[in-house]
Amino acid sequence: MRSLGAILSKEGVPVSGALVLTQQNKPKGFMCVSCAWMKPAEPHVFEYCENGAKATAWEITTKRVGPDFFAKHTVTELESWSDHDLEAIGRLTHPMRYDAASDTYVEVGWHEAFWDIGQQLRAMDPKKVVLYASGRASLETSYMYALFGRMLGTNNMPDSSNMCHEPTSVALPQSIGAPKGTVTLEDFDNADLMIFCGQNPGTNSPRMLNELQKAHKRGVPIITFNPLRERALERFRSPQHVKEMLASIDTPISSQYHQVRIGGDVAALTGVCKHVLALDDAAQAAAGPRVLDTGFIAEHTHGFDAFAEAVRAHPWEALEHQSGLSRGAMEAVATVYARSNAVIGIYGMGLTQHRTGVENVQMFVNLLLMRGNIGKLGAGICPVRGHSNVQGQRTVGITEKPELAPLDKLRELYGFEPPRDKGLDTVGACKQVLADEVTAFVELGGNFIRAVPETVAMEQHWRDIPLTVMISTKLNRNHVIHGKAAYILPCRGRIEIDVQATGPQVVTMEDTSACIQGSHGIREPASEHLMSEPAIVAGIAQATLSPNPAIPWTQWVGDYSLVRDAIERTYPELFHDFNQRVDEPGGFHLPITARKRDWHTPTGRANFIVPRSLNEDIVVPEADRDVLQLMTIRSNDQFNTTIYGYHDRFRGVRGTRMTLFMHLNDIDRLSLAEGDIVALTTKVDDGVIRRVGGFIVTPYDIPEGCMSAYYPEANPLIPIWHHAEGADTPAAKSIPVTLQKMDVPAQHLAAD
Ligand SMILES: Nc1nc2c(c(=O)[nH]1)N[C@H]1C(S)=C(S)[C@@H](COP(=O)(O)OP(=O)(O)OC[C@H]3O[C@@H](n4cnc5c(=O)[nH]c(N)nc54)[C@H](O)[C@@H]3O)O[C@H]1N2
Ligand SMILES: Nc1nc2c(c(=O)[nH]1)N[C@H]1C(S)=C(S)[C@@H](COP(=O)(O)OP(=O)(O)OC[C@H]3O[C@@H](n4cnc5c(=O)[nH]c(N)nc54)[C@H](O)[C@@H]3O)O[C@H]1N2
Ligand SMILES: [Mo]
Repeated sequence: MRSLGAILSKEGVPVSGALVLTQQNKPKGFMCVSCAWMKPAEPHVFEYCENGAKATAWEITTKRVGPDFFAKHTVTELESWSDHDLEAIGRLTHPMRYDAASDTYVEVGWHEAFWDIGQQLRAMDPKKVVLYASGRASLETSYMYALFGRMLGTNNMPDSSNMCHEPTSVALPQSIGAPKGTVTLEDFDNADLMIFCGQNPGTNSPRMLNELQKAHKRGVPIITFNPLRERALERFRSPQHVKEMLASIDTPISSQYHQVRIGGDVAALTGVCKHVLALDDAAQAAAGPRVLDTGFIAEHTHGFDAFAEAVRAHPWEALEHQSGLSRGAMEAVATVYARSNAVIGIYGMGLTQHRTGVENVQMFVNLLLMRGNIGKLGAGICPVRGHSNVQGQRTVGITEKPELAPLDKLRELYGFEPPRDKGLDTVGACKQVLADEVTAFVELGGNFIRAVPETVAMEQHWRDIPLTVMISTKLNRNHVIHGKAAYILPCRGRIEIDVQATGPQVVTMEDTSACIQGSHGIREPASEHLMSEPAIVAGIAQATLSPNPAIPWTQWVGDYSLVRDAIERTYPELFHDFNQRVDEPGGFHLPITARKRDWHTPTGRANFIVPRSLNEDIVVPEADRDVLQLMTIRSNDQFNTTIYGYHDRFRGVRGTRMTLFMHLNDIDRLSLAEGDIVALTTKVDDGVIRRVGGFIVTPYDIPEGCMSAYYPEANPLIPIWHHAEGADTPAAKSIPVTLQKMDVPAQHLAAD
């Protein structure tokens, strides 16, 4: 509450702003703009968390950035501003165009902006145009944006998911025939074991802690695999229970906490599976009840024998070495797993952002399949999605993969020939930017240049893009690193009332459990000059495309329920009666076939998939003890590239984001000391020097050989080719680096 009070007053939001929060995540209220965690049908009075409240305050701030501001600051000057300072100056209010003569952004009329953007886009090869989407825009906006892209003639639609849960979208269809998680809140109430791999709910999906606390009170064990000891996975005190807060009653969360080495999950999970097999062998020998769910395996799965053979073949020494865990630790997990009947596997970026991201996810599913833990009450796989509508954007067509888009349906409904070739994903788009092959880059939200790897080269080449267009709420680095012609198109946020021709509009989004809910804006917009996201997308589309009577862009903007009708016509099985169901309390769930044990895989069954090796991250050579693995993670005071402040309360960090968490033994071995300032250099052999200085050596409870720094500060260290195989998600969690001590005068250390 103290943290929340501080941010509300910093944003100039009076008590009425706090009242806004009481409508957060409520039926007929607005859906949080922060994470994608599920929202219950019967919400708490305060159905929000510290970080959701921060995100709200950040959007409803009373601070404004208008033409006067831009007149006073050249873009070159703004380049030296920090991520925090750029966003903290407030909400963008006017459409702006870059003026090279004065090196400033100057005001432009909406009509002129659309006309000019349209004229430029029309003259370009559509295969060189990229339409990026960060995961926040509604289903309505996203559907229109994807349709615009396909009518323009491109599938170049990278999204933030490409940097996030793409390994999930690739792994799960192969394993269980569905691209999404299989659990709902009901499963959380019925599970008897939860296993966490690489997800940090305390910071990134704090409302989930209520589920964990309830589970703990029911005696449900929670097992965590994480290199760091994350505070909220150890113990929790619910701010929604006043008594607990006042009496300082903590609930312990994890019953087992395994500090796996970065990238060691395949080995750790293989060890667990190996012991499950051993327990089953023992049960058979004693003629007791089987540990494996043999009925499920026989009826519903494929590939078990090959999987079991591969698992048995790995010697314990190799599993211990690669995972950094003892055999006893892996056996302890297996023992609890073997006696649990409904198990949920929960994971986040700690599994996906690796070169082995796809295999990490599949190995987690393998473990669940051994005891039939998919498609029954209280069990399932739970990828925790990031942005509040990132999952939904994919559902309604934002994807570079033509096979995932309803192309035939679009042709039938709108009478045009959609492009059939594969478009660019995030890594593909970066490579084309680096090759100077992109002529226009449009961003529907987000801060692409700051979120992607290879920052230094990307920024250099970005400046050569002929046209960049940012549809945004706040100023960020991607506005100041811009193309030759550059536009800022400021939009209303989701919390704001969106009045169109037929009155105030509702928008919808999909949460991590494939549940669709409506969101009603409740605040006056930050400026009368703002347009809504659907109106901006329609404005650009109308200025670019020749008219198509089947797509009434203007009517759609006047009444978003017509866009929902169009979504329903495009996806009748998913979105039948869409408009009637928008305000159902608790929302409505899209069908996930695997929940019903209906397996849409080539084998018609759930597949056990054997990982190719125990560890395919760039393995640090044994002899080269100077190379450490770096993971880049989030602090409690940020939402992705949005930096609210310089503290990371749960990890005890104050006043800086340049913390480098290290094991004490590594600090000693490399002749460093706490507080030393070091530079990090990426240790790969591709001829490019990637180095970031200014990190503060900080002893922490993390395995030897592993280190942690914050994203996005460390992004310049990630090579563009260092990504998940088969899914292209940058391997932001395992970057091989060396350290160099820097001599920095003490006064340079002050931050905040
Ligand atoms: N407040 C807030 N909420 C957010 C966000 C935010 O920035 N701030 N971002 C949103 C977005 S887009 C996303 S994708 C999610 C991200 O939420 P998370 O998935 O929790 O992402 P990270 O903070 O990157 O941290 C991942 C966790 O994985 C652990 N980890 C790293 N490497 C490994 C490994 O090799 N193995 C294992 N087992 N663990 C590992 C780290 O220690 C860390 O605890 O949160 C969403 N919600
Ligand atoms: N090293 C490293 N890199 C990473 C990650 C990591 O863990 N480590 N994580 C990756 C992940 S999981 C993700 S999802 C990406 C995130 O990448 P992005 O989604 O591109 O980045 P964000 O920081 O979420 O975008 C913030 C900006 O969105 C705009 N914005 C906010 N609200 C709205 C709105 O309502 N509408 C519109 N139009 N704009 C809005 C604001 O201008 C704000 O500055 O980063 C990835 N990059
Ligand atoms: Mo994400």
